[in-house]
Amino acid sequence: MSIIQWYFVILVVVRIGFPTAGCHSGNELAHDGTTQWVEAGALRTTCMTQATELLSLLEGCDSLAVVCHDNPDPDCLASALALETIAEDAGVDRVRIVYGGSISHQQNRALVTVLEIDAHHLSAVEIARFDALAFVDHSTPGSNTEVPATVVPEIVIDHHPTDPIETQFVDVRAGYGATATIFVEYLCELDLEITTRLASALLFALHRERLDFVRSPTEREYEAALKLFPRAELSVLDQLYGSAFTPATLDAIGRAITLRHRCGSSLAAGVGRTVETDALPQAADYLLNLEGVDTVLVYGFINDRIRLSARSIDPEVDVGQILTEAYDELGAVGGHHDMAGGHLDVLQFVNDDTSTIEASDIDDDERLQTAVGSVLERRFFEVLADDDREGYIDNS
Ligand SMILES: [Mn+2]
Repeated sequence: MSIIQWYFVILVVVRIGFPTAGCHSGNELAHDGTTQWVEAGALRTTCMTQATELLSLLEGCDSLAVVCHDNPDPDCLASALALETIAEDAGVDRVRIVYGGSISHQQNRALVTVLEIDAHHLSAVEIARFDALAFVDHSTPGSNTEVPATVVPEIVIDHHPTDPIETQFVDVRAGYGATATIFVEYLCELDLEITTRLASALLFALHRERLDFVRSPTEREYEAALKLFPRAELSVLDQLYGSAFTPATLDAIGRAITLRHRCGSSLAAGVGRTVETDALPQAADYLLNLEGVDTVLVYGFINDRIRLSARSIDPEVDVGQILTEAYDELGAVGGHHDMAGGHLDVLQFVNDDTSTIEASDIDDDERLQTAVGSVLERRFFEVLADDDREGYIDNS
């Protein structure tokens, strides 16, 4: 080779570099061949995965608020804990985990207490004082979060299907069963230590989100669980599962059982007025065990809102879509084909000209349940209705 040819060979090697050990495309979303500056000032090209991209973004932050969606579940809380670990590794000085709504599910409260998750209510934290905001397990400003819709997070990591989001770092993997799965892949790709505490939280999240009910887990949830299993403390999971119901949750589930209405293989039930948001999905899960039932809606009245939680094990039913069709114009609803939820404004039912519901009904718990409940249930059953589904059967 001539000197000039050698020169080009050297130039190419310097520009492209050799493949590195961490340069594996662990997921279909990985970026390849992105050029970055490294400490020594030398130009090196690495295969930059989402994980390394996230790490390098965090390296430029002094403080980070990790925002959990309202009424966070284990998938959200464990993901927040994982992001805190990654941020600490990136040298972020101050990381705060924040959430809206309340942590009312007894297992979720136990998760926070037993694993000492330092989560703060949004009302007690000035998020504007942080360099960066990260949304985990939710993505859209103004939806499913008390953070005002005008605030756009710098980082979004989620598995719920959503419209495209414009911001610095977005990793939304709608094909995944849990946000925790994405974080297990990040932690492995970044070769970070997964402590017993973190492994226990993430494994509990995978179980609660997907594995326990064989609720459409993907292969990735099982792979992630396998990585966590040797590191997790199973007695902690046992403790979390064994945590006790509050009396309010038990009352709400009791009311859902009593007030259930069935239409073919679908069931709808109101829990009346409650303070326990998390009682609704628990009641929905429980009612799904009823013989011959494959789709369930549970609703309850919390302050001026109607909270909804729906489940379906019928592969033909997309319950997220059903809620959207039935209630979209009345509030914020959505979700997956097998799990969905949302909230509606009670006043929408009063302001509607065709409605028989009076403003005074809102203060009457019984009337609220009967009048608003019947409208909610009728809409739900109408959207679900098809030729195969039978008539309205009470308390079957
Ligand atoms: Mn999730």
